[in-house]
Amino acid sequence: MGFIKIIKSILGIRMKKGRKNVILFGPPGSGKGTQAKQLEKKFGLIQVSTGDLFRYELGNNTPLGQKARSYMDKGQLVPDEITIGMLKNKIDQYPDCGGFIFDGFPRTIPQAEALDNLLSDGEEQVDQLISLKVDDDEIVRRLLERGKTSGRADDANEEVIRKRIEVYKAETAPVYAYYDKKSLSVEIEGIGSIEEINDRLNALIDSI
Ligand code: B4P
Repeated sequence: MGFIKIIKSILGIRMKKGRKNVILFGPPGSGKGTQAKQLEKKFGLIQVSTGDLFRYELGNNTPLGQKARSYMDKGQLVPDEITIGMLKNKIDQYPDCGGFIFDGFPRTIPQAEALDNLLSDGEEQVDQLISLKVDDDEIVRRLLERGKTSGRADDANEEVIRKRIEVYKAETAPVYAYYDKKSLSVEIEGIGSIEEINDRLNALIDSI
């Protein structure tokens, strides 16, 4: 460890590189992916969607994709060790970007701890977690609608969608409390037009 790093670690000083790191949070179908794409353009951030990364691997029938498929198709989470390794590879590709929008990650407490460790290695941190609030019936409606065209097995039937909601409540919702203890969590209404929700997000991210 270099001299400066030792001093900083003794004093507990964290130097940020001025990047914005935002977690877009919420149940499946709450609009994380939809909004992340718009925020990416507006703020020059890189969207990191673990769902999209898995679907890319799946589409190319890679060994990682084959492993992920068995979990995704049933509405379960892909195991942490697979997901965390894949996320690390992705963020390592962008050492000079303006920051990240994490969409669909972290989904468990171990993933949140891994993300914090990864960012703190680069003397960074999560700046804000923004949760989109959408009720179960609206989620089912949106995902069944998307399922008509997406070709996604996990959107195709209501039972799998309800399972995803259940997994969210049991395994993912605690991540909100984890960041709330650090005063970093905020919840906004996720029902309304895509533009309205985008305006709410823009205002929040502008203020970071
Ligand atoms: P994800 O790909 O993350 O996606 P998602 O749950 O479908 O949700 P998202 O909130 O992004 O919805 P979207 O904007 O598309 O996960 C899929 C699976 O991958 C998981 O179940 C899991 O197996 C695996 N996985 C992913 N990440 C993982 C991790 N970290 N750990 C372990 N496993 C992981 O919106 C949905 C629909 O609503 C769209 O059709 C959209 O057009 C519509 N919509 C959006 N906003 C709307 C609005 N305001 N009004 C009306 N409709 C709206």
